[in-house]
Amino acid sequence: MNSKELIALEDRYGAHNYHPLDVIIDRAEGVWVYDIEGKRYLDCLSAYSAVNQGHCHPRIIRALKEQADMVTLTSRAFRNSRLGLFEKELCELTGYEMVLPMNSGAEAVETALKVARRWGYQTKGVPAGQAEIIACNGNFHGRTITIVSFSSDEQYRKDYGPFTPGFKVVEFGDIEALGAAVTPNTVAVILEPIQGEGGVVIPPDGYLKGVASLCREQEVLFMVDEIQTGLGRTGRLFAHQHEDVRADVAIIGKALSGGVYPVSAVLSDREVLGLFRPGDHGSTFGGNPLGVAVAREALRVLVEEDLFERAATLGAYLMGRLQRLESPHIKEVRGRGLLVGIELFSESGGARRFCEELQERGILCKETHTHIIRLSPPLVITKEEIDWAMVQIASVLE
Ligand code: IF1
Repeated sequence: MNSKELIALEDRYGAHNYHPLDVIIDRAEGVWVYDIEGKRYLDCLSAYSAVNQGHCHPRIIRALKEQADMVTLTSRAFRNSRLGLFEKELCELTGYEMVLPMNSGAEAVETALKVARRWGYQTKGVPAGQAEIIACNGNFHGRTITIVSFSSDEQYRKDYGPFTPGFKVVEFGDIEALGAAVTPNTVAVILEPIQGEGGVVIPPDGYLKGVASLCREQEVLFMVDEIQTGLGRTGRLFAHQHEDVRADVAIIGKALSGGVYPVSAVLSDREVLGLFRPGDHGSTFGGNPLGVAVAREALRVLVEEDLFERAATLGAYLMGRLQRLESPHIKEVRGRGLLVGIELFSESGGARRFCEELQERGILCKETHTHIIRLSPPLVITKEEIDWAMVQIASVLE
């Protein structure tokens, strides 16, 4: 079947909850993806930072295949021979005492919200049914009804009510606004250390430190959504570590499996995750042997290929090159590590047409918020590949 026919099938049989670029990817390797006609593209989206290790990383694929021949799913009614090893290795890498594995990012966020409320009632002593959680304007944490209950984007909420109560939204980056929103019933603050969908928004220096100490003083859990920013993307294991703070709860997903299989997790200490007792929470697929075998290898690849360091060095190089572009369209280039946003002037007619031109020239990326081009290539990208990408980007933007 050709592209047109395949697109027609999706149009006819699939729900239209997306508006993708019309490139039909058929296979991929490292930073490159190939469409069904064999045309090659540099992937500058990495499935929203899920393929930090590069597409079809041979080591991760080998782990997948080996585990697929052994056992794929046991459910948590029984134990499996891989789960404990995954949990130990993930805790050792991240410095948390406990992990709760789930599948999608949204499920891990939901898990964190549940455990925060439970901690509020059982440990902090918040009166039953009164727990409050504070989130930030411009957040993106997923698409369940509870999560969109505190989204500030109308499109994500429209006609999905009634919503889950118990959330407040404050301005991202404004520590005073956060302080003013905290009450004795506040159990947690949840935020992205850098807002991805919000447009690669980096909070002012000192903000995360301020949030961490405010949370400590007020006996509130500091929860970071590192689903997009974590696992090396910004040049550190976690993006919040750029401010030398430690969150009470860290939520990860996406690159935890190198984009090979949906694996997410909530990380925290015994004091928090220890509050879940048998039957309190769960998932059929969470912690399944196939997922955790893949995740263990994905984590090893991150460490052994020095991908945190690569993201830091190559990210600085890419940002420097982008900042030197002489473009009538660019308002600002910002980012950390290999998570970069190019904000265009509103007169430039939106980012989508530039993404389509880049597609023509063999680069795949995706606009966010109509006027921001997000660049987040796999962390295995080379300097030479960045140089090649810069030629294409310059010709489109200059
Ligand atoms: C889609 C956005 C990115 C996330 C953070 C939780 C989740 C995500 C910080 C939920 C997911 C994805 C979802 C995907 C597009 C993508 C996205 F544009 F929608 F906002 F990356 F910026 N926390 N982000 O970024 O994780 O349940 O999807 O596994 O099409 O919705 P999930």
